Amino acid sequence: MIIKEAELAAVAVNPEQYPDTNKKEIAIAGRSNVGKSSLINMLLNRKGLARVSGSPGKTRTINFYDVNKDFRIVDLPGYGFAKVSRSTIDNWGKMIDNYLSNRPNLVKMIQLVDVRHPPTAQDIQMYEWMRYYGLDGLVVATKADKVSKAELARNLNVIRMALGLGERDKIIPVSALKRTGYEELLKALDEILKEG
Ligand SMILES: Nc1nc2c(ncn2[C@@H]2O[C@H](COP(=O)(O)OP(=O)(O)OP(=O)(O)O)[C@@H](O)[C@H]2O)c(=O)[nH]1
Ligand SMILES: [Mg+2]
Repeated sequence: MIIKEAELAAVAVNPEQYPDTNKKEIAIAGRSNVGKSSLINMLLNRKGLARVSGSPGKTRTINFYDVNKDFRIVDLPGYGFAKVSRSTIDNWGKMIDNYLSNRPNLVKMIQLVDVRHPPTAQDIQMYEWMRYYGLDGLVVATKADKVSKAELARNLNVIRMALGLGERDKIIPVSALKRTGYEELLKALDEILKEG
């Protein structure tokens, strides 16, 4: 697959704001600040398309990106931010639950975890959620440029174990900064779209 075109299709809080269901969707989940928006920009080859920021919790909406007028990448709001109120966390849960349970064209999710750290309790919970909906099987380890080769191998194993990944599940190390892991990720998306 070659990504030729990408554009923001919708920004949503409520299901009424979702775009129509005529395109397959692949959603990206992960802790706030893990690098979801950066990954989307790398993947779609558009520097400022998804907003990246230094302040965690920036993406508070569900952002839908149309790719090649053919499928969608969906940027979910991050979890695990420390400085927000209880009601913000409840809203987050409702938003995610609404989306996951009401989206027939959602074919897969990508769980992002920071390669430097073991998955958090919330990462594990999110992945369980995906498993429940049958959308698990692809994990991306972000910020791969921040660890040595030896650490990378070791940490990928820790992540595999913590999330309970099976032999057929994929974990792809990626660096949005160095643009590594791009080809492998595209290939994984290709396979998902073919089978999904
Ligand atoms: N070194 C390095 N930094 C990265 C990488 N990816 C993202 N970052 C940095 O991590 C920070 C958070 O990145 P975002 O892409 O905004 O993270 P996010 O998951 O979208 O965050 P929220 O929208 O708050 O949920 C930014 O300062 C990025 O520049 C990477 O591959 N390598
Ligand atoms: Mg973001």
